[in-house]
Amino acid sequence: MKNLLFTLGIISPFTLFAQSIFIHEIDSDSPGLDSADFIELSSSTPSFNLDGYVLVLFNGGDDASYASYDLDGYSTNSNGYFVIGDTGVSGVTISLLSSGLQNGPDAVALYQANKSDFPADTPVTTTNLVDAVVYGINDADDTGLLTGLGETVQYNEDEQNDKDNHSLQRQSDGSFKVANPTPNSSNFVLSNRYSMKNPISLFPNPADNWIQLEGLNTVASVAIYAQTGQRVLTQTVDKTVDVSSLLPGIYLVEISYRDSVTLHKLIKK
Ligand SMILES: [Ca+2]
Ligand SMILES: [Ca+2]
Ligand SMILES: [Ca+2]
Ligand SMILES: [Ca+2]
Repeated sequence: MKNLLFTLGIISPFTLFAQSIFIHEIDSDSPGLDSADFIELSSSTPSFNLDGYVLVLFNGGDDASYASYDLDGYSTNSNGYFVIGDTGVSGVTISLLSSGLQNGPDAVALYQANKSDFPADTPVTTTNLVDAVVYGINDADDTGLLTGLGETVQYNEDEQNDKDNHSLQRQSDGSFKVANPTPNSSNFVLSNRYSMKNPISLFPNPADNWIQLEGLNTVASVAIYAQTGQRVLTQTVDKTVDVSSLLPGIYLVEISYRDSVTLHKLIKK
């Protein structure tokens, strides 16, 4: 079983990461007055230029747009993330308009197009569509959104009965699962468990000759993969990973710790 899970964790990231820019995480329902909602994009390369892209929010009520965000002039950060969300959410670059991020059944879609192509109440379309996610909170599937965006699955932010404290996070197989929100940082890998309270982080990143794993209480197994999918390094560590043998570039670091596996992007200088 361990091998199977491990294999799933290894092979699939590259199918997903093969897409240059995609919707990586959605938190549509946050505690209190929904003032910590966000959408996280992720790119397969750092500082990906977002010129020519527009993010469009669709309302399941009429299957038409209720907001759009022009991404011209922006790029993902050095870790490949870009966050559009409520002020105060970690890493927010564009603040959500007063229309916010509706709680579903609704959709978020990324197009290679202009904001002017999506005035309010533009019907869902797959023309120039790059990526789309249909989501809800225990809602029946919205077939108008799903068929209109070429999707087959509507994801439930309340899947584990904790919509306030969970977001929808893209997994290596392209699906979404729920866990504690990770705006502007790696998603949890949830193939083999539901959530982890104390996330592990890498430091420094970009790295020179070593990285430190923050958040460990005991040893962890670390495997590092090149973007080709080739495993280039494995170590069992209690804190520090020697990465001096890696060539400069982007890698995926898979950390197996207790009963969980997390996947992190690493930039080697
Ligand atoms: Ca909301
Ligand atoms: Ca939530
Ligand atoms: Ca609908
Ligand atoms: Ca994240």
